[in-house]
Amino acid sequence: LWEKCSVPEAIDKETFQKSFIRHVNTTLARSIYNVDNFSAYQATAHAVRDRLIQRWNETQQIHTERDQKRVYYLSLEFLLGRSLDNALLNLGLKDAFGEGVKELGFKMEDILGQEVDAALGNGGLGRLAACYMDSLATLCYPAWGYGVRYTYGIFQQKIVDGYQDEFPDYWLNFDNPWELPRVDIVVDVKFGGHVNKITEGDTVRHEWVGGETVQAVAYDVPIPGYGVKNCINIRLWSSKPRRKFDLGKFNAGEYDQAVQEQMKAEFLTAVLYPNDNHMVGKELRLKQQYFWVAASLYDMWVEVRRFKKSQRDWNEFPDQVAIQLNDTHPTLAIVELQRILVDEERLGWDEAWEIVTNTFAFTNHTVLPEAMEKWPVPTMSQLLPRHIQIIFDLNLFFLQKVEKFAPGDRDFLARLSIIEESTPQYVRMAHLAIVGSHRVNGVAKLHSKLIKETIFKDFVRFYGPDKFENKTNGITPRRWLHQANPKLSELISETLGHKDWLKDLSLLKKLEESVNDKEFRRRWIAVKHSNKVRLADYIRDVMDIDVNPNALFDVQVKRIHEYKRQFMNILGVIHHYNNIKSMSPEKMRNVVPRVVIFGGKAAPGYYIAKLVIKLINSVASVVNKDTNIQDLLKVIFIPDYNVSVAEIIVPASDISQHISTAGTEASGTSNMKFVLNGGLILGTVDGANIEIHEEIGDDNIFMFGHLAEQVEDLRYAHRYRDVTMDPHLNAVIKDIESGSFGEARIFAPLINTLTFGKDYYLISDDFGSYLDAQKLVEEAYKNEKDWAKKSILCTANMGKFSSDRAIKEYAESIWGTVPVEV
Ligand code: 26V
Repeated sequence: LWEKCSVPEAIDKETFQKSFIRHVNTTLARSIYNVDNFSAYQATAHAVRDRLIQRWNETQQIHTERDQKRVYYLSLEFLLGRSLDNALLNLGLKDAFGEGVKELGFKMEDILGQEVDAALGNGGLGRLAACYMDSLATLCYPAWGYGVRYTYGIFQQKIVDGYQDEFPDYWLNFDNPWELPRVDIVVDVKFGGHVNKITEGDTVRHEWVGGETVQAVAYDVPIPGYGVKNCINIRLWSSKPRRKFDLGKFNAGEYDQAVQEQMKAEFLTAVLYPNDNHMVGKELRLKQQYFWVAASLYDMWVEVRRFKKSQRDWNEFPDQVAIQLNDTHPTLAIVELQRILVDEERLGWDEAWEIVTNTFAFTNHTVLPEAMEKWPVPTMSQLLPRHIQIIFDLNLFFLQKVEKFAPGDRDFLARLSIIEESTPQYVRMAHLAIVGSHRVNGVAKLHSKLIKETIFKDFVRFYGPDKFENKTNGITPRRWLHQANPKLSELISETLGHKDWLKDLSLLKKLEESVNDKEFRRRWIAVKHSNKVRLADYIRDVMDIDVNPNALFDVQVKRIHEYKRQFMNILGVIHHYNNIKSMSPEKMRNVVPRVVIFGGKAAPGYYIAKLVIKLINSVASVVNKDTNIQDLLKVIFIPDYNVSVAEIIVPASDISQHISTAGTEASGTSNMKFVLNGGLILGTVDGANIEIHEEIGDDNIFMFGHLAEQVEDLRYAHRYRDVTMDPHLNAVIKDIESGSFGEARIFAPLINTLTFGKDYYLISDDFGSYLDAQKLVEEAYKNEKDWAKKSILCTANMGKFSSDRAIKEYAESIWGTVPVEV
């Protein structure tokens, strides 16, 4: 009976319509006369979800049967965005379902527009995790993601009087069809308490007792592969109290205290910390980290016990399990596994440590000093008394080895130590992650080189270079071309005669052969134009501003941060504006009309970044209403930049800016998205820009600015010598200070970063070459034919930057996992 009833549902139009109507009637409890776009979205989502669950089940079954090595990707952030369109495309249902909803009186586009983003991440790091899950599913690796189910994702940004204002992102307000609550999968996680030392003969063991317990409840998010049956899982943990409320207190009339414990426990996973590339030492954040790590390891343990039953030796554990640490946020997992093996499984310390280090691998995503995670020892001792003991023991044994390696070199010892010897002491999470992993990797060639030469230099000396690798980031072409840019995807498939490129992006290379085909170029340009119209419509809808889709669209969208230099961009805009204003009407005719588009969130506590937003909006309000410049320039700050907004912006860009101070942007991944969509880039010699340049060639990219190896000297010069400022920059600053863009005093702290702040991000050093590069962009854009060729060659040469390539590299050289196809 079971087999008879569990036949997978067909994916044709009629079956879909039946399923849609059934969900309207039963899941939503509505009549078919009472279905708005949102209900239609819900019904469609549930119809898709049914099919996802079937695949999910089959995949998990196969993985259990085959018993191959698994990889667990631990990430505090998964920036998934919307799921419906992605699931329809990956499952191959879009056409049938699109027809189906049309006949029912809906437009697929309207339905898709109803979904709210799953915004459980800040920026690049979280979106990378999402792209990697897509590739793991598509390539059929037995993989799981583990994360946190935040009640509030990254805040919503509104612009009020030019300033950023933050609002809570209550994304779970309505039912979320993309998660499966597993109310039966509950893990107790403990905090606080104390450690008993128990001596049994000549062995000593430790017992962690007392403290408070919070429960972790599992919510599973199915991630379907493209063009395969495989569907993998991200398990997100949500906190809840062990007891609902204190009946004793309730009966004693202390009603507010009766629910306090409950509220405190639920608060643990309430909110995503909104900092990107900046460490904040909040105790709640550390609690989140341990909560998530402990629940995830316990969950893996269920698998491990299955492993133990099969009577294999413990030291085979790393042959069964690989755990990838997405930055240092899950580093406590290293300590937790050592604790389980030693305290609970009673393995010897060294044997346990061998297993631990062979299991973990660590990815570093930043070299910025302010982003390095470190936690005060007193805080950790209080929350995790046994873990801090283990950390000190690990450090002791580690430093003994270091001492043997470099006898008497106390500075070397102090630099390598997991503990920073300040008052109070701190635990350096990156050091712990390196010591506890068998591999450490950076995320682009330059970044991986820099970590070996700077922040992890001493570790390279101690371990030798082989422990350190590069894994250049990648993006999924399914979401970032096929889904976001359907017209270009269609043109490419038609030209190549297949869709295989979606699973092997290097096949795009063949597009090069069409670069001299005039008709192909015409269609290529037409697609770009229609994407620009789509963005112009969006800008009109949300901002009530008209922009000209024939203008050059010049885009910078990413988190607002000083190192990313949105400030330099807007200073350049002011320069350009003043330039146009000084022109005669004849000269103006030579200027390419330009729409400069910004987007991105600033961390709520990041004062300078928020001032940059204010400056951009102040410049916009002056420029956009200046009728003397004949619409040659518009400045737009698109509010609330997120994944689904990116899907509209990326395909519409002519030129995008990736202009971080050399050596500061670990990789960048939006650069890859823009180029894949035939947008050119203007960039510094930094992060993945360098490798994109290598792949697409000199003629198709605009690079400028000082090199990473010059940065130290330049900063030194700013600190100790009188540096004369670039004259163009000087003029722009004078203009701001004269009040051209509103009250000058507002912007004084921002301008001070260039003067009193010693221009740490070297804007004055790069400003001249930046303006020169912008001039080259403008000249190149005037030649439509050549620009189209560049655009095509960009897309054609982006094969390397598929997340499929990246994941294969991880699987082959770090995890040792092989695909298992359903
Ligand atoms: C994240 C967080 C999250 C909230 C609390 C405090 C905190 C502190 C540090 C970090 C690390 C963020 C590092 C990061 O996002 N790096 C970005 O990673 C991308 C994917 O590898 C890469 O493309 C970007 O260049 C890099 O900035």
